[in-house]
Amino acid sequence: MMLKVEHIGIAVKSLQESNELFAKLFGKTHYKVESVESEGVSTSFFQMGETKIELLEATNPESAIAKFIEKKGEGIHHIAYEVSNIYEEMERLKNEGFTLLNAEPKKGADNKLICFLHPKSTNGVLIELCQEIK
Ligand code: CMX
Repeated sequence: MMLKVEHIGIAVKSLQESNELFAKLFGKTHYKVESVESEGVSTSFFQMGETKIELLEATNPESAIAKFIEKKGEGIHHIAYEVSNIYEEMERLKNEGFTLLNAEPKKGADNKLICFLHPKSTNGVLIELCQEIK
């Protein structure tokens, strides 16, 4: 079951500059910075009520974030939904005809198991499923 929008991911060129920009915008600072080597990203998180804003900077030119910025520029990169059981939700969405970008959940930032859906199967929006690792 999908529970809520867990976070919105925003691709940025400079995490440091965007941390300052968003801190001014929100009137508070990020609560963590975390690198996810396997995804080629450095991230920071701002808590906004029940939802978070994740800023993502590429750490190598092959990173999905580097390619995204090269093609589209900085901006909203993905919407992440918290799910109660990521294995069940992946199975359900696969059976509904959505294209899963990974066959098994993988470890993402902020202590989460994650899975992405291809934007071509979701009206051009990159969707992430995430479930907290307990
Ligand atoms: N949102 C919407 N559309 C996107 C997109 C995004 N974030 N990223 C790429 N696209 C579009 C491309 O522009 C392209 O569109 P057109 O065919 O109209 O030109 C289309 O998707 C497919 O592009 P592609 O060439 O097949 O694939 P890419 O190499 O651009 O990769 C994607 C796209 C989504 C498959 C890849 O970025 C991916 O696997 N993403 C999941 C992993 C990820 O994003 N990791 C970084 C975040 C990690 C984290 O949150 O911790």
